[in-house]
Amino acid sequence: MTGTEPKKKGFLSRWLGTSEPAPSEEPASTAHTTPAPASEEIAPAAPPETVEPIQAEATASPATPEEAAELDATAESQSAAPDDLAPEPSAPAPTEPARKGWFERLKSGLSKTSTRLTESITGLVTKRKLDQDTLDELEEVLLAADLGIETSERITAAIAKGRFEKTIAANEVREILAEEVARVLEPVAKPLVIDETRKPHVVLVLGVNGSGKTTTIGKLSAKLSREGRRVMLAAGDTFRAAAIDQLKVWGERTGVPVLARDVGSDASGLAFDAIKQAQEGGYDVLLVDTAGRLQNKEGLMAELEKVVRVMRKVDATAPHDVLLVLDATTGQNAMQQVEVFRERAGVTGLVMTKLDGTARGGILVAISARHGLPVHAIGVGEGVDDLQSFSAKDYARAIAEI
Ligand SMILES: Nc1nc2c(ncn2[C@@H]2O[C@H](COP(=O)(O)OP(=O)(O)O)[C@@H](O)[C@H]2O)c(=O)[nH]1
Ligand SMILES: [Mg+2]
Repeated sequence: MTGTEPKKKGFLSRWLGTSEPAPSEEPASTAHTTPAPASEEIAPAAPPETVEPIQAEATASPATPEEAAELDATAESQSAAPDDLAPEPSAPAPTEPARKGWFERLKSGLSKTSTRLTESITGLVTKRKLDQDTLDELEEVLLAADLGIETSERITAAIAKGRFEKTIAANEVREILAEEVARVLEPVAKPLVIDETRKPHVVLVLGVNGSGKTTTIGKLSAKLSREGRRVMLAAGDTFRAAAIDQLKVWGERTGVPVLARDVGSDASGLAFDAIKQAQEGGYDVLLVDTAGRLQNKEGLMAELEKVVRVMRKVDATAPHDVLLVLDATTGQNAMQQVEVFRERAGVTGLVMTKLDGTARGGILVAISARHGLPVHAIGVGEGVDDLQSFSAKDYARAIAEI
């Protein structure tokens, strides 16, 4: 473990990017789709109380403090969050206490993964020659850290190269581990690029329940608004009242309007209206929340396809990004989530959350090796500023404790 780390490149500058072409998929066939939402569902304007106008943070409406409090009680159950999640409508929104540098936070977040890994490595190579047994055991250690078979084999092959039957120091093994992990992650570390010619650039956010979708949208909303973009949110998780309120709270906190409907409303109709309203209002970005769904629930996956089809009736190129939010603590199951969501909903990029304190951080490496999908950002906490752009090198160094 080294003492001081160089300061990381600014997050905002990493997030800012140039335009990139939108996916050129042809609009899905409408043959078996539900017709475009009937006109009564597509009210030209949402009920006034559901669209929070852009407002100064200090004047955020204290509409539902009790609900917000209840909501936050659930939302903060996992780790002691700083007060930036507290529902204080009259308090200035996201104030961030001085925090540890991002690398330090990533490193401590991944320490459960890295400690187990590095301790096992040290135990294995100390006072031993690098023979086949040692290599096999090393591979097992890497597999146990969720790094995946492809990467684990690559790492052991790299370790063995020129060192067979020789002694090797644990820190040498860690260096190779970091190098190989970085090699896998380098091509996928890509910022989310907002296409400025699109008004709006539509980002559909997917994932299983509790993976961190709504929180990630809140964090993204803060970042993008801070960059000077006009952002709108759509509360597409119409299954639960708490989910709708949670997004509204994020909207208030980040000074961004939220299009919401009653519980049980049709999510695709809402998405349709949201794009329309964002177009009419000249918004730059529309972030669309969705209900959490298990990848093995056929009906829910079909509903997701419908959301995409209906969106394309308003804008044939939408959604411009389909973000899959993965909870790092779910380990191997995250791999399966990627497979199914990718096939059913055309995932274009990943965000991995809860990297603050997981023993399963290796899974991001396995997923990247298998899928090569862009990793746009990682979540390292529940607060508004706890979304970090993804750096392959940092991640690799954190895992290898370098
Ligand atoms: N520790 C930690 N908690 C997170 C992170 N992202 C989200 N959460 C928490 O995970 C829980 C579920 O998040 P939520 O956004 O509601 O998930 P959703 O069901 O996918 O919308 C909430 O308690 C969040 O505060 C993260 O990066 N780190
Ligand atoms: Mg949610």
